Amino acid sequence: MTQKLLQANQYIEKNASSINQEYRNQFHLMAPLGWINDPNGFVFFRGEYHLFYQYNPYDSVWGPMHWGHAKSKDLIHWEHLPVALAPGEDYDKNGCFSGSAIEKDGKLYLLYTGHNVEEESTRQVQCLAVSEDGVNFEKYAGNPVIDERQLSGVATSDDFRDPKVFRREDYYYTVVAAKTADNRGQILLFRSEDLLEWKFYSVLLEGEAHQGIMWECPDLFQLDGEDVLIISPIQMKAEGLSYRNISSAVAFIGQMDWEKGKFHPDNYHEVDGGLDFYAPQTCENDRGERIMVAWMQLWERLMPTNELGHGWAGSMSLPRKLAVVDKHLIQEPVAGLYENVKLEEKLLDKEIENQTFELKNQVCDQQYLSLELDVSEAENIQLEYAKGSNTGMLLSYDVASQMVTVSREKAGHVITGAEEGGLGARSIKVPPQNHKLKLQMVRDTSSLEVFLNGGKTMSFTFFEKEKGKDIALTVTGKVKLSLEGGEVNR
Ligand code: DQQ
Repeated sequence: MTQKLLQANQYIEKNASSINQEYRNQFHLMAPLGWINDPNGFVFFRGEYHLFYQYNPYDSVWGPMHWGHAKSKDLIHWEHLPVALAPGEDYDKNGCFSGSAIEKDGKLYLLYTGHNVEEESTRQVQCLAVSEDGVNFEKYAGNPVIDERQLSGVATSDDFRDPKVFRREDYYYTVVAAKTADNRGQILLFRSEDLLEWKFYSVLLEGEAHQGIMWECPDLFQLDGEDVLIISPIQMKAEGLSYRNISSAVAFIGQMDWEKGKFHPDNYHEVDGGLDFYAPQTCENDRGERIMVAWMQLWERLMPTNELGHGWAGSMSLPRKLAVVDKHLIQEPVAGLYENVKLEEKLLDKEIENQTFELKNQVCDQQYLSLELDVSEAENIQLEYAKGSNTGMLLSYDVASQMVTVSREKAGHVITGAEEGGLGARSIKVPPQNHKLKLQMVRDTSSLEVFLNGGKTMSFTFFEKEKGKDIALTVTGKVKLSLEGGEVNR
């Protein structure tokens, strides 16, 4: 282990027990202490999921990026492993930025961005590290493996990062984020026979001016007969209800022309309609399922746990299983969630008409709830979750406009961000199916992820000042409600 890695691991061991646990999630992956951002190197290796993450162990704000590391069998219970990468070589001196993992000849390879702050600019290059055991990684002596040599005439190395590596037929490929001279997102494709020698292949896709000033963290895969390109654009312009966060996660669905290395999108849309979801990355498991996980946060947000001096900030989202239906990416919680909940039926076809119906003391910190609402005779539904005296997360459904709105405005610490006018709530359109609105709610201490009809999701963090224990449903018109749920095993 290098000196820098040793230092990071020793620091974690010495200090992890001193952080404040109040808002810690229990079945979402978090770092032992310090700051966490993008998921990296998500891979199914030797029968387990490995998930790495952008990590500053030394502070609860972004800083010199290391790669934290954990593994899991069910994506619910996580085992922390030693920090995998620390910055410090002449090609990654200011950070080991985001990247991905792939197995080759039984070994685990990480392809990541070496971030270097030079006198007048930054220099970002792609680097390899390899592990025999999936725990201890050694940086490749020939690093960097992709840099200005392969880039010449296409893009510059100022913004050139986040390689996502995959195998297709006889080659390895990686997509890498770059940008055009006029500040539009650009995804580049490189090809290799052995992961060591790389050649520029193509400009895969370029963004339009309204689609953000830089695209980060690309991911390219095939699913349900479609090609899917996921990107995270910085400052994508709002369009109606979509892309309202300062930066977004976007899925393009279309076809790859592998001859020319071009992606032809038929459709694109925001991946998650909540306030906290960025830089998603996917992996394929041994059942051929495509699983996605994201950083459940966004840039330029006030982080309550940092402000309060709790010694940590950030969490991964719940991993979700993906499918593509009608050119849309749809998401459901991974099987591991259901395996770890003992479902109890709480209500069956309960009629609620022009009243507020309360379920007292039904909320816990690690909770899964599934609601089915027949809305055929309803006008408006307001669901207060984790309700205390004048606090709680508010989920509402307006039947005429088919609009689901989730607000954290009354749910504890105020979270400000760079969004114009502030942003405490988001709305998405969700048509009922057979007159029914289905909601699955996944709550871990300081997060709420909502899975809706048709596979749409809304992810939020919230930091309560007072523990809300109740659920209240206020109905205008009439609904029939079935509700089941249970505590999630940690
Ligand atoms: N975070 C990393 C970059 C990436 C950005 C740095 C996205 O590699 O582009 O921590 O959140």
